[in-house]
Amino acid sequence: MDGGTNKIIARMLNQIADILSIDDSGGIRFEVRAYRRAALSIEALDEDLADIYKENGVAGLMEIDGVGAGISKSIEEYINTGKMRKYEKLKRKYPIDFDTLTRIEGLGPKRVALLYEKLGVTDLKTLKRAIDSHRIHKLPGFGEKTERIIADSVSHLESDVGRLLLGDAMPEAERIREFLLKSGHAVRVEIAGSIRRMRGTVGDIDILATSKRSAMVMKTFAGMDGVEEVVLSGPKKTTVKLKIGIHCDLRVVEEKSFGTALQYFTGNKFHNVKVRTIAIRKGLKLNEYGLFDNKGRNLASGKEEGWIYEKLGMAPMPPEMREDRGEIDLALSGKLPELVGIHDIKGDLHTHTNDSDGMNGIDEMVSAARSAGLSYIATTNHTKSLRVANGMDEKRFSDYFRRVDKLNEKLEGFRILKGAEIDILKGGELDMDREMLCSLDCAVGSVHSYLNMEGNEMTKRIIKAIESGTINILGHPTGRILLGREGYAVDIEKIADAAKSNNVALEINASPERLDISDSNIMEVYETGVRFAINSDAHSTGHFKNLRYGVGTARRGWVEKGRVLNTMELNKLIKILQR
Ligand code: DGT
Ligand code: CA
Ligand code: CA
Ligand code: ZN
Repeated sequence: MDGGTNKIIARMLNQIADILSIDDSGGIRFEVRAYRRAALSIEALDEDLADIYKENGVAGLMEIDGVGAGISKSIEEYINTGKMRKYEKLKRKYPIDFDTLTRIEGLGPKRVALLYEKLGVTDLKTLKRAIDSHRIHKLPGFGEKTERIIADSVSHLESDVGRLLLGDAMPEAERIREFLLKSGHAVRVEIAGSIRRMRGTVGDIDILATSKRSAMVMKTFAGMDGVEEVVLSGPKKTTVKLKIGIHCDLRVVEEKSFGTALQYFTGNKFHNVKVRTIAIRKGLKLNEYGLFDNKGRNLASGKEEGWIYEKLGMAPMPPEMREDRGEIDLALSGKLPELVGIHDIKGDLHTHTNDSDGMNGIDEMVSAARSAGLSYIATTNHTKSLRVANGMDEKRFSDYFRRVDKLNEKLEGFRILKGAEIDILKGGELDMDREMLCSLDCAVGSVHSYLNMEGNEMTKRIIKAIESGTINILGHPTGRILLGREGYAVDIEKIADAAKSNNVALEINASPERLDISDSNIMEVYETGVRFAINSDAHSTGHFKNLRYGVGTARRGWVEKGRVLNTMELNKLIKILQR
């Protein structure tokens, strides 16, 4: 499991790529790509780089996909000294928070560098100053519209300040949980809060434990890997600041209170208030310590969380639904839906290979998918217009599909569907020759260009692609990037209506920075009856593990199994994909 080093190094490599890409000479482009690929590969790695290096040295590092001699030397240097000279040197030239600034709409590394050189912008604060003084639009290549887009994007980003992607927080929370269990001082350890509810971004990590030696657990927790500083320490609660950038609360509770404490600290707050009101109506009092009757007896002593809901007249409530969006009334009337689960997912209908911008070959993607328990994938590389992603033209697709056919012949109990992620062009046309498009087993249509189009126009563009009758899935329908840009201002219900009538599924893209469409979008469109496809959009073998975040998002939107395309067995699916 990733102990934080991988994240830090991947971020450094990405920043090196950012800075190198400012200087656009042809020779550099190759180097930029090498750093990006290495960063992508390291982010998806299960093992900690420091462990790999400890066991097998530089040779071990070089076995990682996309990590060559130069980069592995730099990683070695960082592991041994805590510094990377190449990074330090480039950062001296551009002392800029690229990580944050390049997440702002309309800003790539080059524009960020120009803002630095002309206006001294280095971070969000100095960027805001430049916006307030209305100086940006005068820079070459900027203009009024760009300045406004930047300003909007900054205020959007600010509402997320201090939050982290679920995809970053979850593995860290799981690492901590396992560490505490292994320490032998804790009996039960569970992750609570927004992570347990699978919210796309989280403010902090909440962990709940029981122990006979509370002080020892707290000490172990405060001293573990990944802690930057101890913020607060007490016998019941310890808060630390983690190196990944957020706080983590550990609460140790008595064994007999564990069920009620887990219910309380899972939240969310508004859900809890409603549950407590129901308890009051029944003459009971619910808090984190128990469920008490009017004589002060704890009825929930030693009971699990599910028991509490049942006692109050509800079916046990999936954590993902606890957002006070009507779930309590539903539970009281016995109508909680049966949500799709990770084990229902039979295949993945949006994946990439190194034939376009992925890290791995199709054979490696197939083995990884099989290990993830899947029985089919659609291979969906980018089409020709998307040059930055090494998009493929029809000829390259034909050659590639011949290789896929050969591989399929050899496979038993697994099937590769021949597909593509076809760009939806500016006017709604699809970026592939119609004959080839119709011959695909699975066609994902996605928008990757002209993202700032006005909402009505974007809605029309997308509906035109849906009504072409040639695509099966609308990829990442709103284009949102968590902690980054908002989705396009489309009319998602209109899009869902069109999708339903044309037998097109809406994707729930499981990539942690997308989770697109969102849980609230899902709720908005659910009544149209449209189908969904929960896809990883894997760009490397490590990305299949992200499917769980897509499933979490679906569950937050109350999606039932029958609505999800890729819960189907292959034979049934193939019939539905025909067009
Ligand atoms: P986050 O951390 O912003 O992503 O969201 P949460 O939901 O994890 O919120 P957090 O960490 O402040 O608190 C964890 C849970 O503890 C929360 O979901 C419900 C419970 N909780 C915290 N403060 C209160 C409160 O004042 N009243 C009630 N009823 N519950 C609370
Ligand atoms: Ca929290
Ligand atoms: Ca908390
Ligand atoms: Zn894709």
